[in-house]
Amino acid sequence: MSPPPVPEIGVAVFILKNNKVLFGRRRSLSIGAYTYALPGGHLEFGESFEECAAREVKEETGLDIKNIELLTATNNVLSDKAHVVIIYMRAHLSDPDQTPQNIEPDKCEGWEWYDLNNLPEPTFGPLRAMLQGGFSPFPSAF
Ligand code: 8DG
Ligand code: MG
Ligand code: MG
Repeated sequence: MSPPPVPEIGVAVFILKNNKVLFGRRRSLSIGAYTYALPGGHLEFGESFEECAAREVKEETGLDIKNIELLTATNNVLSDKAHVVIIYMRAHLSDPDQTPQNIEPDKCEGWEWYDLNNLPEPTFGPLRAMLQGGFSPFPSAF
């Protein structure tokens, strides 16, 4: 008998550049297929959220990030087979002149900077709900 399913832990990163955020359109992955989502991936055993964010961003985009901070977490029960706890982080580019590369073209169509007032469609559902619900990854002015 197969063991009972357990929730996955994903770390997703809002990389902030001026007033824009990096999104990429996912390919035929089991969760969020063909939708625009943030760079990120699964937390590995023994890893901190910050280490996971830096590793996944580097693996997927080639970018080096700094000022990596925890923003929030959401519990996404997507179907009877998909349950992901997502840890949302934010970060800035270590070198603002760096440009993203599509290092895993089997998983992503490419990376672009988007204004959150003009989200790329289709945006990954839980992410769009969060952003349209008023959540902002940008530091508040206060
Ligand atoms: P890995 O298995 O190579 O470690 O990771 P990955 O292949 O890069 O994983 P992923 O599918 O990109 O993301 C991990 C989980 O997080 C997956 O169940 C989908 C989920 N997820 C969300 N929202 C987002 C998001 O905005 N970006 C990313 N990358 N994953 C997200 O629920
Ligand atoms: Mg990855
Ligand atoms: Mg990923």
